[in-house]
Amino acid sequence: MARVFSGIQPSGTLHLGNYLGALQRFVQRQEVDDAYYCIVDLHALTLEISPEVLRQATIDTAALFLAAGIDPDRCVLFVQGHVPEHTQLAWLLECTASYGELQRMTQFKDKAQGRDQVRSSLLTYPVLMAADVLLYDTNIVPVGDDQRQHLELTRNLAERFNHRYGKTFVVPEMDIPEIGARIMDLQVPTKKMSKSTSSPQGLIALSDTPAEIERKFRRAVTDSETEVRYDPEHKPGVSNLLEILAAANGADPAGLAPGIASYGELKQAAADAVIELFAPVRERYAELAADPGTVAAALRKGAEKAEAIAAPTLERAQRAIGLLST
Ligand code: ATP
Ligand code: LTN
Repeated sequence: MARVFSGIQPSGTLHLGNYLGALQRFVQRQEVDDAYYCIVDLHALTLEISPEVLRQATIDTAALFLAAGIDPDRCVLFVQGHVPEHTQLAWLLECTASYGELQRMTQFKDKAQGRDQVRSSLLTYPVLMAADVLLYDTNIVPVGDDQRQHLELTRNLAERFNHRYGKTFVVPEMDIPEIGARIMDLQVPTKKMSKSTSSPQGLIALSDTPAEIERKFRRAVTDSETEVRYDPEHKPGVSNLLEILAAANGADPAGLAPGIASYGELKQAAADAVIELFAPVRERYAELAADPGTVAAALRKGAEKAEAIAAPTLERAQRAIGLLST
């Protein structure tokens, strides 16, 4: 059985990109793999976030995971901050990473741009992400396309550590889907749909009502032509709608295009597909939101199981690098 690990930040409401690029696949993988899913609250602190918002988003994200079909009896679901080994290993890895390689991360450059205050944790964040993955002897990391560079760094750090201090970590592979790995903002289809930067109109939240979903698709930005064609470079808006429809139905975006007569028809088809996809999630989420005790209990149990795996890996790394045991 492959060990799988992935994380999502509780930095806002989960959206269609998170669902198609990550969450939907987490649910599929828990059936066949030994899966660990982490709500990475420490990562959410890399940008300004109020304590109340962070607390609420952490609970909401956990409830949405459960509502989407993550089953704590089939995988380990936990909160990063509950397992102190993550920050402990991150320090050891920071001592093997270089300032230059962190500065080259494109997500750091994007997120730092235009801010006069940049938290130093925004720079070191990919090292904490590497610690997340390496603590669990992970074989496969299912993620969206935007995490490709971070996972390359994870692999490099693991190989460098193993080379310098002896075989300590499993070097993980990434699993990025062909379709749905980069869902774009409905209002700015050249930018990815994102919790922290998309406007409410550009993002379909997992908790949106069917009426909201329909309205957002109707107002989605397309182009001044009329031909429905899959061409992400020249027709980003239309191609994004095709990709959403394809990812929701398990189809191929280019193959769908000839069967759709107009932009109006495309928008309606995409809206219908997403409404159908999200309906059961919304229903279960409403039940769980009324029962925070169930969510908290699942997370507590998850943290215990996670720590049982993480602690021996940290210990191994500490000994390898030359720290004395107590
Ligand atoms: P933030 O804006 O706070 O960075 P985000 O919306 O990018 O948040 P993350 O929590 O960073 O979301 O990502 C969780 C998972 O969802 C990752 O695997 C990421 O690759 C994936 N993901 C994020 N945005 C998209 C998107 N637009 N399309 C497909 N996958 C996505
Ligand atoms: N960096 C990721 C979230 C994340 C993650 C991880 C993903 C943190 N740790 C470990 C996969 C594996 C993001 O911002 N999307």
